[in-house]
Amino acid sequence: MTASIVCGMTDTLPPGQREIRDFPRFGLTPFAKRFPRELHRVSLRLECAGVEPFAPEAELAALPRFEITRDFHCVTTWTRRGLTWSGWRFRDFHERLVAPRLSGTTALVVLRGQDGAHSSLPLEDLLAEDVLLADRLDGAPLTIEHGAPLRLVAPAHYGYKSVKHLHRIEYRAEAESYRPVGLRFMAHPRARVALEERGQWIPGWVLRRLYRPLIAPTVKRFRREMERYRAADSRGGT
Ligand SMILES: Nc1nc2c(c(=O)[nH]1)N[C@H]1C(S)=C(S)[C@@H](COP(=O)(O)O)O[C@H]1N2
Ligand SMILES: [Mo]
Repeated sequence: MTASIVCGMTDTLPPGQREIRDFPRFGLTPFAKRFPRELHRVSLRLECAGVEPFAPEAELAALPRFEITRDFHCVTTWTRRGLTWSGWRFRDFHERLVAPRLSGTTALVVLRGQDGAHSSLPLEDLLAEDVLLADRLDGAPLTIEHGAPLRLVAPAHYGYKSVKHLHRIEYRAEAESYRPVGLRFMAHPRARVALEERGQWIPGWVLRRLYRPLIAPTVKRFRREMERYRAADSRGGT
């Protein structure tokens, strides 16, 4: 299944995307040298207005598991095809664990990683059937590179929405209260790949050209910091 998707050259990619063969550790450069503290145990805190913050790990683990195979699209234009993720549907998490406790409306859900990275999506987008809280990739537990111990996977949206090392989820009543990472133009509230919503105000086809030259140096930077981290780790600390 995975192999046939990777080899399926007749499948067209979304606008402005190009296939790459490997799957690099990637992100905004400030996060290249930040690593999660908790790698093996899912630790999640849920915050909603009017609800006592709670840790839903045990309840999450009891939800039905789900698997998807999807292409992964970074806003800088690389696409890695046919990744198989498994975990729990955000929709099940929401409907079974959050909705019964929730009062009032939700304008926005903020997702935060242990490295300080964060993103937001409208709740409706997170309820799509292929949005997962994933703890496995291609049949193995998530590696540090790809978001251990838990990450969001929202394949219809650019990669910056799929927060790695997820440890906090906030339901917010007002969208204005959220300040995205990076520069304002870089963060589209929805970032749908099919509509090329790469950022705000600047058209997607312009951002393609700005971003594409950043891929190679970013991949290198993230790889170098990963090697440093592993070297320090094998010496027993930093
Ligand atoms: N916590 C965290 N999540 C993150 C990032 C990050 O730097 N830190 N980078 C984002 C970006 S821009 C992309 S393209 C994907 C890359 O996922 P990967 O590193 O598994 O390839 O993760 C996204 N989620
Ligand atoms: Mo990205």
